Amino acid sequence: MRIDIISLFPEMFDGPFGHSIIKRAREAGLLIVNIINPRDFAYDKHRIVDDYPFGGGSGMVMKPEPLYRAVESAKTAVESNKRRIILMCPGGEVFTQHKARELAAYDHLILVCGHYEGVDERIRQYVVDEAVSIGDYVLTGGELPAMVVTDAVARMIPGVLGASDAAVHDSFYSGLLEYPQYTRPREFNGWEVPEVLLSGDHAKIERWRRKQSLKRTLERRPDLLASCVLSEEDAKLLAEIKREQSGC
Ligand code: 4GY
Repeated sequence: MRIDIISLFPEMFDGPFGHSIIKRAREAGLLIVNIINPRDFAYDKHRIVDDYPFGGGSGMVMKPEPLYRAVESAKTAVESNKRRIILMCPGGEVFTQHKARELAAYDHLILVCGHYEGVDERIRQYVVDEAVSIGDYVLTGGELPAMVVTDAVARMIPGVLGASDAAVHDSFYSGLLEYPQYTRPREFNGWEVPEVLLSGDHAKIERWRRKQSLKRTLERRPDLLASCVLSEEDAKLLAEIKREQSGC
């Protein structure tokens, strides 16, 4: 998978993509991340990338030509029709794990980061395939959203998470919150690790973890519970949880 990011601030990406799992994925050639500065495609003397809005008003708008040329240059990097051009924008479709998985099926993503008051509408209309939002708030630019999308999509690429690949590919997919994790020491500050995890009884541990996931989801994100597929065993565990909560 290749991800080209169109941004006026390429240095912003050095940190997040230069560490840990994303760094390893890049080194392994599983992921190519490339940043393109639209300023390099502004051909006037001052390499201007923004201008005043037609019709008046405050702030600046990103000019279409440098953005268009930057996207066109990105397109030449991959010979594939499995490509998606995405504008990072609060007005877009809200980004979810489902969307991350969907985008991970492409060979090439081009993420366009807006700045100032936004990009010329013709870019949205004629150049990008869709707009994606990472949430209902307004940031100063599309860079952080592009990092979020890249990170979430990257970990969906087979091989990127290594040994824990499989777990992830079926886990959030249950649509439930994660069960609690513990490591050594068994006791710290008098705080104990749940006994069941030390029992060596794997079936019992699985059941306990599933119940914890269900309990957490019920308590913290009941909206998620409503839209996930539960087994008969899950229904039993949920009934157990509700019984315990009611104090019976
Ligand atoms: N939220 N999700 C977001 C954002 C910044 C003005 C257009 C978001 O995706 N992008 O807040 N982007 C704005 C800033 C220009 C982009």
